[in-house]
Amino acid sequence: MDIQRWRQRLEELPLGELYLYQEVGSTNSEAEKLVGQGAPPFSLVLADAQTAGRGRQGRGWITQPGSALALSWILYPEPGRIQPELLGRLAGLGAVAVWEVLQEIYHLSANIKWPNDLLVEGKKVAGILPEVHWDGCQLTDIILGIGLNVHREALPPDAELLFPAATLEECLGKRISRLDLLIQIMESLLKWYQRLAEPSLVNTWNSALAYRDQEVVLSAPRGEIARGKVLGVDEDGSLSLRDHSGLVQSYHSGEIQVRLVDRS
Ligand code: BT5
Repeated sequence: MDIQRWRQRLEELPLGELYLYQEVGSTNSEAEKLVGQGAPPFSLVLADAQTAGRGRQGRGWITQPGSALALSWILYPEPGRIQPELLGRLAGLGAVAVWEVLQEIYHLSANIKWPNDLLVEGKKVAGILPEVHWDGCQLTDIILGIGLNVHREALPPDAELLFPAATLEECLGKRISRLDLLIQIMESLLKWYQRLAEPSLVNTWNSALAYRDQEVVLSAPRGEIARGKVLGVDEDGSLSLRDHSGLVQSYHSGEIQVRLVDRS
């Protein structure tokens, strides 16, 4: 990654400070440190490679050098946008912003696997990790982490995966510029951030939702917690399911995994 060139392009966007690295442990962890040092709102932490990239629930995220995007966007409380009632929408903000770029600019047929995965052809190309920090009951900041597999070399070894993965290069059949893609994603994030409180965010999330009307299993680390037909995402970002007895229930993301019921 040519840090100077990337910085020049990013400086054209209304972001806070730009923190660009060749390699870090995790951009989310780095962002957390930078928040402690007073990083301004909308600052971007970006790394060419991560040695300890993080997923949810202590899982890892692999970012191979020169082939992927790994970024963390720093947000602070703002009435009408970043406020406690809207926190359930943050994974949707990241997912919808990336989804729209994949659909509209790259004409890829993508889906959002609730709460935080982007799928193309049923394989995971990106993951979102929103981390919310509190001081007692006061919301202090949010770090919105996004990892995206761009070039073929970004593909992690099968043994590291719980779910099939893919890269944009494989899905598109050609190589694209990571820097152009980054700029497009940041523009999309800035746009959808403005709409965080609006119905359009959840509507778009729903229109992109994977497994709609299909039977899924929700599981947490302690095992299966529900199974039913996917009805959609609610206003607060939770997933609504109808079980076999007709009961409709909503589930907050937390530690939940969604899996399609195998009918074969
Ligand atoms: C996620 O977690 O999907 C959220 C990933 C967020 C990564 C970004 S990169 C920038 C920022 N800084 C960080 O440290 N993290 C964020 P989860 O749903 O828990 O999925 C994790 C699982 O995805 C792993 O257990 C693997 O099975 C799989 N995985 C790991 N690396 C992958 C990759 N590059 N592509 C596809 N799947 C991957």
